[in-house]
Amino acid sequence: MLIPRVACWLSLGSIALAGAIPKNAAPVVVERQAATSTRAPDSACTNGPRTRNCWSNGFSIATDFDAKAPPAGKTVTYDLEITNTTADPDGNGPRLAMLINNQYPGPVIRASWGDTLIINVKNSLQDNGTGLHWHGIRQLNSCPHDGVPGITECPIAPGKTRQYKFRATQFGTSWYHSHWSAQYGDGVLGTMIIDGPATANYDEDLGTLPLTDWTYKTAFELNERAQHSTTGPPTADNILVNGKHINAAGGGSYHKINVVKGKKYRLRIINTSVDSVFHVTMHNHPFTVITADFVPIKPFVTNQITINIGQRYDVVFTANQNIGNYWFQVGLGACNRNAFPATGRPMGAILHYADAPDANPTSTGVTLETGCLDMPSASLVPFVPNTVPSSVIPAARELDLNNVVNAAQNNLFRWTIDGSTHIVNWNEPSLQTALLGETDYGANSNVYEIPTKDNWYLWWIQNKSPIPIPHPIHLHGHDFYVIGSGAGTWDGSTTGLTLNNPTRRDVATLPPSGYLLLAFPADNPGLWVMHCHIAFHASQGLSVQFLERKGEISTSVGNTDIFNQGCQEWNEYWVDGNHPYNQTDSGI
Ligand SMILES: *[C@@H]1O[C@H](CO)[C@@H](O)[C@H](O)[C@H]1NC(C)=O
Ligand SMILES: *[C@@H]1O[C@H](CO)[C@@H](O)[C@H](O)[C@H]1NC(C)=O
Ligand SMILES: *[C@@H]1O[C@H](CO)[C@@H](O)[C@H](O)[C@H]1NC(C)=O
Ligand SMILES: *[C@@H]1O[C@H](CO)[C@@H](O)[C@H](O)[C@H]1NC(C)=O
Ligand SMILES: [Cu+2]
Repeated sequence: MLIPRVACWLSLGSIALAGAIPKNAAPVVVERQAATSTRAPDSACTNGPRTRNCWSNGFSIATDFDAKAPPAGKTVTYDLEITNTTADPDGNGPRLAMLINNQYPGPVIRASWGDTLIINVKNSLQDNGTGLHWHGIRQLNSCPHDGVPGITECPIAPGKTRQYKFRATQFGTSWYHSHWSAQYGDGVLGTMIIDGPATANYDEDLGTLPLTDWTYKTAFELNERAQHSTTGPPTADNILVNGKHINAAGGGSYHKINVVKGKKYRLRIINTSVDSVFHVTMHNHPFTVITADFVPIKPFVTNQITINIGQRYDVVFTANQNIGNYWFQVGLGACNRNAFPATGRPMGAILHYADAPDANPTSTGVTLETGCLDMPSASLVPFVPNTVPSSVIPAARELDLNNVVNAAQNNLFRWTIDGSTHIVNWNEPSLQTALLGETDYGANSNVYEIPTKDNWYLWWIQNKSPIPIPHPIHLHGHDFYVIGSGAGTWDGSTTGLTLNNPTRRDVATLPPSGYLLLAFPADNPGLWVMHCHIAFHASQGLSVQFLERKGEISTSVGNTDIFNQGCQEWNEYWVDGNHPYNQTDSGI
């Protein structure tokens, strides 16, 4: 029986524990007075096209969402089923795919700030486990619902259903995807919207726009190849915008973004790639960027955005040009390989005005940037400010990123952190070890402890690999504060670092041969993986897991029936020495 856990979701007391963390004094807009112009209290201010900074009763864009979310929201339920089928998103012909509810991308999951989500996931694959991760969701006191096989759960066995239950304590745009091996590259992903206030006004929400790379061979096949390749991961065959694109022969079709002249729109752009950085622009329509991941930022205007895997930018634009068709043009970072011919037909989608002819835009593409680093931190300024205490600097913990190639195992390629490649054990997730109070997480578990409640920790990722490529680093269970990044080796000094209201998000790019300094407070007991979001790299062991306040995990997560049942079902399916396939990668 799947027993819903109720108590801990409604307990607001536990959500207030971040109160001890040092913060900047006053948010830009005074809380409970959402609209700067009218100074109308929130209770009299409802969210609408001209008051997007309002939300409801005491909650606004100025609310410190670490400390509170609207209480007792609604419960939103979704049923998702993963099947082994085929897909043909660009007209190149069907290939094997694993889809959610037979859709690619899967259904959009939508709820409001403060709501509780209940998502029932059925694994109808014959030959694979699965597990769905809700990217960017903080999972405050709900670690067993983070969806990482071998860390926070046993995989969902074929034929079995598992319930995920968590609260939306932040708002904005995200996605969900399988965290089982290379599976999301074969189609197991969808987008997610948590409605809430915003830092700029708009008339209509156009919803999510996922961008991805696409291959004609399956991700599992390419993942195996990548693990033994001396030349890096394979080349992608195409890109997809919201699951559609034309192919090199001209078949397939572009996704259309439909607008009406004169209106202002919000568009939620997400990079759901396996291995690609994108640059996007909308011809003649500048973007006002209002979020970075799940973090509202001070709006800034730009013609182009650069978006790494797992990152999200919500933008507002006005349909104020002549009625017509315009390119939403997508280009690749120079660090990417893609077989789609770059000349002749732009990659992307079409911005289509109502009453315009149904045709491709007549303009040609513009030259896009090709860098693979994040947009400058100076542009990505959180609306609700936070200060990272300078005491984190001398206590910085270095994580050395490198790689090894084992010639004896057919050139098996592995990324390492501090000399160890990460491999999870699906039959014995580390959460189980923690709940049992045991201390042996096994070889290659890459466990790093975060012991002290509300203390800030600084992780210094230093890229020591001879392979000079960037890595989009993603953290579960937290946002991190990007206090610094750069080329070369960090010298330990504070020069050039930002402690006062630094960029806050959940994916940041580690520069090639450079460093990334990520700080966050210990305000969420659990086991949280931090990994490179290039799917091939995660498979090749580029991750660690943080064991946060181990003594408090059991109390904070409450009832573990769902977790235990999942492990029982998985262990019956994946019997030691007797399973249809072997685990050949990290498992995540
Ligand atoms: C999907 O079906 C194919 C046969 O059509 C089979 O070879 C493959 O193992 C199946 N994959 C999974 C994950 O069930
Ligand atoms: C998952 O399914 C694919 C085929 O669809 C197969 O190649 C792979 O080995 C399977 N992995 C495991 C660990 O079962
Ligand atoms: C998505 O991120 C990947 C990897 O960081 C990058 O190579 C790709 O170009 C990005 N795609 C878009 C559309 O920004
Ligand atoms: C899995 O690995 C074991 C031990 O290395 C081997 O005996 C078995 O044949 C492998 N199974 C498959 C399906 O490859
Ligand atoms: Cu990487």
